[in-house]
Amino acid sequence: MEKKGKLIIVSNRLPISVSKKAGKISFQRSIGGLATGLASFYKEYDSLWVGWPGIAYEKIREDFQQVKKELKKDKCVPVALPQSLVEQFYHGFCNKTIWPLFHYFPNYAVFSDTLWNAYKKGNELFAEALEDILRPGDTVWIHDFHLMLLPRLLRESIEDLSIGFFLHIPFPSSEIFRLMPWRDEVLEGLLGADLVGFHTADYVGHFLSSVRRILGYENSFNQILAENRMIQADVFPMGIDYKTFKAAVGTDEVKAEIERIKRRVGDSKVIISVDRLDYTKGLLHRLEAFERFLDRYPKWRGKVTFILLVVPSRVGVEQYAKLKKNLDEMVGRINGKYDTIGWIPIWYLYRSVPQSVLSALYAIGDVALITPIRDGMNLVAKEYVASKIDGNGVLVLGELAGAAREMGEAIIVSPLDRSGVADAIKQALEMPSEEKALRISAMQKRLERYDVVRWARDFMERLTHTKEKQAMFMGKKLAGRDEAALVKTYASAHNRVLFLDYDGTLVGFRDKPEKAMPDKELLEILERLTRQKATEIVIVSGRDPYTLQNWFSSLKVNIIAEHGVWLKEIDGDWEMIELLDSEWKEKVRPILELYTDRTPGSFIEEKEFSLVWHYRRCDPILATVRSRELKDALLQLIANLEIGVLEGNKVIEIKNTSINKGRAILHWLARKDYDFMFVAGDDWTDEDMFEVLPDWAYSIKIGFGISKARYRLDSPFELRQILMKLASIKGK
Ligand code: GDG
Repeated sequence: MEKKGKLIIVSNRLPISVSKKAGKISFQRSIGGLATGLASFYKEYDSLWVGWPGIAYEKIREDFQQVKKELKKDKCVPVALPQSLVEQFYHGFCNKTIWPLFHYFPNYAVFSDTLWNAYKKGNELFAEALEDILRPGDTVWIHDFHLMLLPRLLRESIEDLSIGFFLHIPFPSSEIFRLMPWRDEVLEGLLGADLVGFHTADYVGHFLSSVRRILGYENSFNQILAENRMIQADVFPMGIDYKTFKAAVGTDEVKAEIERIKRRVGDSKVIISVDRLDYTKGLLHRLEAFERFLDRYPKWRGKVTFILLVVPSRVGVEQYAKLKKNLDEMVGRINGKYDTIGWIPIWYLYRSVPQSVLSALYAIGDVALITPIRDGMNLVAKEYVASKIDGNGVLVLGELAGAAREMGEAIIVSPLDRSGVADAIKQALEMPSEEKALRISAMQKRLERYDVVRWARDFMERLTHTKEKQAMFMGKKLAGRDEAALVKTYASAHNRVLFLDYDGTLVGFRDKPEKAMPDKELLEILERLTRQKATEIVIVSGRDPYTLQNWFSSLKVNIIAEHGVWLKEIDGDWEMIELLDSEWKEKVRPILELYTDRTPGSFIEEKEFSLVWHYRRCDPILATVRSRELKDALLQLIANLEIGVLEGNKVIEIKNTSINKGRAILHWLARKDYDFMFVAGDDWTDEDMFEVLPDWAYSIKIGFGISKARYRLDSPFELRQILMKLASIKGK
């Protein structure tokens, strides 16, 4: 395959951890799924992994060059985090603010400016480390919640990067997310990426609605239209290294482990669960459900052992210490309540185990009981299914784990419903073999197809596709040589015409349409242009004639109003471009009134030949729903009338179909042979003008989105800069 630019993976932790004992540095490789998934790209790209090596900088200051050199052999680059940031950035904002909040535990979340500043600093340190490495044309894939500000920092410092971001934890509902005082910065940070990936469609939905509610950026087809870029959000449910888990079960090492465990549990059935110690994992509720199961179904007492593997984590944090204490007590209590000579209901392991033991546990578990209260994905559920090569196992899975979205053949439970989980345990233990095999093999097929390699590849392909899409959206910027050519052509032309849309083109948008009156600067630019004899200016707007005349009465400009209904030449009166009737209004108005009453903040604007429903100031979610309903209602009503329903920028306009800006400017162009034509507009109503122009004309889309215009400018400000240049040309 063709060699591309560099691929840089960035995650908080490097896949290699550095430690130092008695002055001696050692390196420990973690064999995570992510590393496997990405390994397949190493050949195609010149790749590097950037992250923290897991030890505070102060502890390895003298050895840092050596550490760097060693890690380089594995294509890893360490980010030096000082102890203060390890505390306040990693253990602080990441684990005490984002982690609880994003897992719907707002009461556990600490909101502190000091921690937030450390989070910013941590992200900046990553950005600095990357600035030394990255060059235009490179691809960066940033992982997880520790680095949500990094996409923007990189976007601002290095041009022409492809930036992907993947969130491994849930993205919460906007109602939860907005509790974070720094929500705007976090969203802006993420929107520095080109592609933002999540495990499930729910998380994508929550992200998009947060972006819309908090920053006001709209989206369609998971594409966010921010000020001047398109950002894609999408679903990539992370897979596992399926082949390795499947193969492990057959190895001698794992077989020996299986035998060892079997000797301990005897004939009893085995339920397993594997989690990091965390309040999101639902450990206490799970134990209570197991207790209820033993209460309700006494015949199972003595015949089932629950192997509860809990991996120590975040030791020293208050909530975790408390959870550990409660867990110890609960296990002790339940075991005390039921144990007999020769049978202990819960076999509790508080430690991490080697990979071979983990595989043996998966293989031996008749049931895997995985019931987190929230979990981004949960790979353990997938690993268990992959390890069930004999098909003899049942997965009981909590509905709030991301994995539940893909693993419909599991017994899906509500993790807090103790009775429901107790019954699910019974159902699992008593499930006929054929049913077990069917369910497991259906899940295995999917896991095999969409494994971690495919997941990573899918993400990377989507990132490339997004970059191509952006190029399409962007059009060609009117700058540099093109701009110089425009000015030159203008200067040498004898009959020039400039068709200028008003809102969003000559001025930015305001809350209320009447507030957007022309400012002094704009009037001056237009006035200077009108002094050039060879130039005609035509303002082409959707607004009503009265407002436009009021605003431009001091200038020698021509005006086309209401999208082409009315025309007023300099010093002339208003005249209709084509004859129209407007009786239809009486039928449409009551519907608009109904929707205005039902949608706070919306209002109706009445023009002579059209009615407009404005919803810019409404709650965006409600407005989206209502505007769709309104369109449906109108489309049914107008089926037999000569009118159309058109959607503009936060407006729905109903008007005669024979009117459009394109027809109006054709009418104007028929009067003379122009040798310079210039049209600027920002929305779909202006596309009608772009469409009717000859190829050589200058058509310019202001802002962002697919357009028929030849060129693009980012804002009314940029258009004014060009108009000023044209206005300063001497002579004709
Ligand atoms: C984040 C999200 C999301 C566990 N104990 C031992 C051990 N493990 C391995 C498992 C599994 C991994 O750790 C844990 O999987 P999770 O899915 O919980 O992943 P995390 O990285 O903790 O969390 C989570 C995930 O990212 C991926 O996007 O699914 O929702 O929170 O692979 O096998 N491995 C060994 N010994 C253990 O004792 N060797």
